[in-house]
Amino acid sequence: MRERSRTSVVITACVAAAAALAATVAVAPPGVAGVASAPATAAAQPLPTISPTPRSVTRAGADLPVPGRVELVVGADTDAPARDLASRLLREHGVTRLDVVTKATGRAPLTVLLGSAERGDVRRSVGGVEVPAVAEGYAVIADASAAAVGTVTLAGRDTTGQFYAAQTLRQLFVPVEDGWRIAGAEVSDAPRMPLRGSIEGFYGKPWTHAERLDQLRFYGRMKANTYVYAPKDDPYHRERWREPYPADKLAELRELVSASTANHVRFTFALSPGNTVCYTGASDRAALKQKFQAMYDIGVRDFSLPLDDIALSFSCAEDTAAYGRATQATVGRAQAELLSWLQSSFVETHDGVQPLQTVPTQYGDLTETPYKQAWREHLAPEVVVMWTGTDVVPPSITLDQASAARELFGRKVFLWDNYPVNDFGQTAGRLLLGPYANRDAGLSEHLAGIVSNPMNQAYASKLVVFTMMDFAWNDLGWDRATSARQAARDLAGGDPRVTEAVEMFVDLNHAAPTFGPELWLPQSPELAERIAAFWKAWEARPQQALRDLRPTARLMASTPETIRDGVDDGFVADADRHLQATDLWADAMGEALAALDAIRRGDEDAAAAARSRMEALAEEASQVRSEPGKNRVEGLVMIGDGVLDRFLEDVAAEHDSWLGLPPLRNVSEGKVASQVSDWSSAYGAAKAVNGSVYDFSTTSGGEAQPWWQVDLGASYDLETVKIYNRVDCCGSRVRDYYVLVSDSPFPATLAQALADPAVTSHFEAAQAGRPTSIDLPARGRYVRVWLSTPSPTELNMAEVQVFGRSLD
Ligand code: LTM
Repeated sequence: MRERSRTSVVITACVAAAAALAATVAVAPPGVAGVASAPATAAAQPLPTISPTPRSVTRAGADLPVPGRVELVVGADTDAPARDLASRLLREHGVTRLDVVTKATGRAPLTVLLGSAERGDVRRSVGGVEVPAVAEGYAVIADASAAAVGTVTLAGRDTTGQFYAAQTLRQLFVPVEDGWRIAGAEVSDAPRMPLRGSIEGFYGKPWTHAERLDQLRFYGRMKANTYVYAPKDDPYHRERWREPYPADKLAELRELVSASTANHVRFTFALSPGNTVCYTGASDRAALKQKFQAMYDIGVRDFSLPLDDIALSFSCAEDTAAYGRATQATVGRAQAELLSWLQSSFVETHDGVQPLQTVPTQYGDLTETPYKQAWREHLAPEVVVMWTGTDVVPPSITLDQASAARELFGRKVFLWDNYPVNDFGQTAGRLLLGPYANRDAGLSEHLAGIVSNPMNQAYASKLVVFTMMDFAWNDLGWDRATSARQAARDLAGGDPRVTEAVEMFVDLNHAAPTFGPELWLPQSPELAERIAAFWKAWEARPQQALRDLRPTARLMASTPETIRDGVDDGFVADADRHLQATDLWADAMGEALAALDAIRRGDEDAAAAARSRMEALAEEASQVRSEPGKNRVEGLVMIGDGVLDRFLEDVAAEHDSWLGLPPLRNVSEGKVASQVSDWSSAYGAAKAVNGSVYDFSTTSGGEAQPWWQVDLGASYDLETVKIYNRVDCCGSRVRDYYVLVSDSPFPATLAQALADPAVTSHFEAAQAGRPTSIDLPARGRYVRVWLSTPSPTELNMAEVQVFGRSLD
C-alpha cells in the first residue's frame, strides 16, 4: 500500500454528504463520503455509520468542534486501555494539549468524561441516556448544549464497556474544513451475544505471531471479546498435547495474552487431547492440568478442551475398565466426566477463570444420539458447548435449529461457525469473501455466542469476520448490505474508490462451498445480475447494452491495481494470486466487449481478433493456481467461476452464430456417462458431467487401466476437452492418460483402442490439480478418458467438459 494518512481517510468516508436526515436515528447511508462544511448545521447532518451496529443511535444536538485543548476526566474506575485509546484518538484529531485530570475544571473548551456508569460525574452527565445494565454495556453522549464547554461522556457498565465507548468515539470524528468535529450523537449500546470473535481452529499452516497480533487489534476495534487459540496443526495443541510449549513459543503466547488484554479480548487457550487421551488416567489428567496451569501462569483465564475430529474410542485399558466397551454412550460419558472434572478441579479452583469451553465429537447435526444423551446427563451445567450447525459447514442456521441444539445439549450452545474457513477440498484455491448470510435474526435468544473459523489467510479473513462480528453484536439490527459495505470500507481505509474495488473483488470471490457439491453462497451475484441485464438488452439495443456493461468491465480491470495501491500489504499478499487472476479475467472481459462491439459494427476481422485474444486470456486466467502454502488445499484460483467464464463462452457462441456457425458449447453436461466400475453409487460416472466441480466420479480402484466416458448422444465436431481433476487434501489424483474420441463404442482394451483407425487419441501427461484443456479437434459421439499407466488406485473426475459444435 502506498504511503498516505490512513486515519484521515477512514474518517472522511464515515461522513455522509447526503441530504439531511431526520434528527433521530440519523445514521449515514453507507458509501457516501465527503467533508462536512463548517460551520456544521448540527442536527441536519446525518451521523456516521458505526460498526458493529449499536442498539440505539440518535442525534443529541450539534457536532462538537475538537479544540486544541481538552480535559480528559478519569477516576480509579477508569479502564486503562480505554483511557489510552481515548487519549490517542483525541491527539490524532488535533488536540495538542490533553490534560488528564480526576475532576473537571472547565478550563478547556471540551471535557471528556471516561469511566464507570456508576461514577458520580459520569452518572450525572449521562442523564437519561440508558447505559444498558448488562456486561459490556456502554453509552456515549456528545453534548454541545453548554455554551462554553462541550462534553463527551464515555460511560461503561464495566471496563470493557468503557473500552467499547471509546471504540464508538473513534467512529464519531467528522472531518471539516478547519479540523475535526465530534458528531453530536447519543449512543446506548450493548452486545446481544455474550461471546463474539474467532476460533483459529482450521487445519493447515497456523497463523503467524504477527498475524495474530493484528487480529487481536482488529477484534478490539470490532468489540469482539473472544479469540480461541486452537490451530489444528500446532503440535503442542493436538498431537503432542502433553508436552509443554518451548520457551520461544511460550513467550509468544504470553505476548498474545497481553495484547488480548489490551484489546479486551479473552485469549482462550484450547487443548485437543482427544486422539490419545486416557479419559480416566491419573497421569493424563495431571498432564492436562499442568498444561492449563502453564497457561494460567502467563495470564490465560479462558480455557477450552475441544474433542472434535476424533474417534469415539478408548485409548487405554483404564477407560474400558471404568466404562466398558467403547460405544457412543460410554465414550460420551467418559468425555463429559473428564470435562466436568476439569471444570471443578481446575476452573473453579483458579481465580478469575471463566467456565470451561468444549466441542463435542458430534458437533455438526441435530440428531438425538446416545452420545448426546450422555453429555446431557453427565456434563457439568457450567461447561460451554460449541456446535457448528446442522452440518460441518451449514448453508443456514435458523431459530428452530438453534433452539433444538439448545435442547439437545441442555444449554445455550456457542456457535463455531465454519465460515470463511478454507481448509477443505471444496475450497481448494479459493478465497471466501462473501459477507455473512443466512443466519436468522433472533439467534441471540438461543446462542451463547458466535465465533468464526476463518481462512488460512488471516488478513483476507477480516472482510467476512467483520460482518460476522457485526451480526453477533446485534443480530436484530444487522443489515447484510450495510455490514458488507462497512467491511469493505474498513479494509479500504475509508477511501471510496478503494472501497468500490474491494466490493468488486468480494463479488468475484463470493462463492462459499459446503462440504457437498452445492455452494451456500452463490458466486458473483452482482456481476451475474449485470450480465443478465446485458443479454436482455443486447438483441434490441446492442450499443446501449455495451455502454451499460462497460463501467463494470472497467471497474474489474482497475480493481487489482487499486487494491494493491490502497489496501494493507497483508491483504494484498494473501490475495496476490487472486488479484493476478482478476487482472487476466478482466482483460478477457475487455476483449469480449471488443468482440461484441465489432459484431455490432459488422467488422469481421476485429471480431475474430478480439475473440481469439479473449480465449487466450481466459485460458491463461483459468490456469492461475493458489500460492503454495497459502491455502491448505492448493488448487486453481477461482474468480467469478460460473459467471465470468460462462459470459465469455456465451460471447464466443454469439460470435459463432453471427458467422453462421453452430455455436461452440459444452456438449457433455447432463449426458450419459459411464465408467469401468463404481467405487460406490455416490461417486457414479454422472458426477463428472453434472455441472459441478465440487463432487466427483470414482472408479473402484480394482483395474490397472481404469476409464471413464461420456456418450454425447450424437456426433459432434469437437474442439476441446477440459478436465477438472478431483482435488483433495492429498493433491490431485490424476496420472498420465489418453483422451479418445470415436463415433462407435470403444474396444475392450486401451491397446486395441489405440490401434483402431476409427479412434482419435490424445495423450496427456499428468498435471496436478489443474483443468487440462486438450485441443482435439475430432469428430465423434463417444469421449473416453483412459489411464495409460498401471493404476495403483482409482480414477477420479470432478468434471469433464467437452466443447463441440453440432453437425446440423
Ligand atoms: O468444525 C470443527 C468443529 N472441526 C473441524 C475444523 O477444525 C475444520 O476447520 C472444519 C472445516 O474443515 N471442519 C472440522 O470438522
